[in-house]
Amino acid sequence: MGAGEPGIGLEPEPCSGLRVGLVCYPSHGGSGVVATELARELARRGHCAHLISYQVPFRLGAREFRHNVAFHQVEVPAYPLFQFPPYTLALANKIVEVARYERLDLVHVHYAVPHAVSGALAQAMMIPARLPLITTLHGTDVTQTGTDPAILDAVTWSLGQAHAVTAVSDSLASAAQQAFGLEHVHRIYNFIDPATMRRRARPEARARFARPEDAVLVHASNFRPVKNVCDVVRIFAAVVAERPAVLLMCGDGPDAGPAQRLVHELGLAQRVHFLGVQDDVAAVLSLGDVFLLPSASESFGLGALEAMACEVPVVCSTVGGLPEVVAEGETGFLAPPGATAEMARAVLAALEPQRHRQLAANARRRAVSRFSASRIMPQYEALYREVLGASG
Ligand code: GMT
Repeated sequence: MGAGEPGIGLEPEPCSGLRVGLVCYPSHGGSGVVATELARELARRGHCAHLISYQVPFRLGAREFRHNVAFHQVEVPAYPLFQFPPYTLALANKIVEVARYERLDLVHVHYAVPHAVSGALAQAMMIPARLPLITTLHGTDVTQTGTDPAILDAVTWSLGQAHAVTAVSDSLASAAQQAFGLEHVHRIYNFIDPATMRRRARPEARARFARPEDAVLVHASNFRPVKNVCDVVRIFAAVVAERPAVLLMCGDGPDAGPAQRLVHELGLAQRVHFLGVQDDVAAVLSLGDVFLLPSASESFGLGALEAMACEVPVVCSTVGGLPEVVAEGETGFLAPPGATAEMARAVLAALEPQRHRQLAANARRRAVSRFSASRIMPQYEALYREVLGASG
């Protein structure tokens, strides 16, 4: 079954399952990570995943290219007249090209802006062939970008063209229903692969950053303003005033500079290590004792889930989907955004040895039991088959 003309694409191995196009951002944001992990898990389950973006998603390793995971690069025309490259059009064009020649059964776009519009345009371009479309909302495409009055009508229209819309938490699903007037938004949580997202003993690596008596606090994000990265530094300053500790800052983005300036102002440069962007996030999390995520808004908090999977208790904000991921007092502690003193107290409580052992074990157990690929993937596969059945 497939859309358009007979496929001429080169498939490394016969595809026994569905042929799924996955559109995402390749950058170090959570939505691109989710789309890439979804491609990997679909391939493991006998489907053929075709990732479509302007560059190879950073979490996609070369090995997947051989096992039913292909990457298709969007080429955007340049012209002196164009102040803004026509990416939405070029992406729609690429989706149609891949749908026709790889005989896609459906397209699943991640992050509504502008992917939902490109998907809807591609769907219309394929007529009379059918190209079922699923859109997954990830966070700021609901709370910030997608609801900007400058594009709200276009995004709302495109979501109405999708055969199904999903969101990564109950909190985001209800926010999306309200923001876009959608009748139904499926909630399908983000997930981890427990086999790769797990704590690895790395004493020699930890010794490079921390003395034996130091607690290791970790933050990982795209360092955008919504992450409140300077609050991570403030929480650390309050903790290190009470006990020996170091802070690992993993990632990069617009607020890395302000955070580094604050570290120097507070005289903490010897205790805070900015690691930049790291592809092997489990290797960094495996050094940590507590993960900090004091965001102003967070639809899910994939970093918090990855930390939990690596046996790292989480201290985070009581916002968005984080209370659905982090269980208060069981796998970490939550406090209102900005409450850095309260969060610092929570970190100190979580570091008490017996309490820490309990929180760490609970964190791994919750991550695996509720958010592992084996539990979440069947939900995506069921939705695909439901959409394919409905689209006739
Ligand atoms: O919304 C963003 O900041 C972009 C997006 C991304 O691509 O990084 O992050 C969102 O999607 C992640 C994956 O579903 C979620 O884990 C993040 O919580 C969410 N970010 C926000 O809601 C701020």
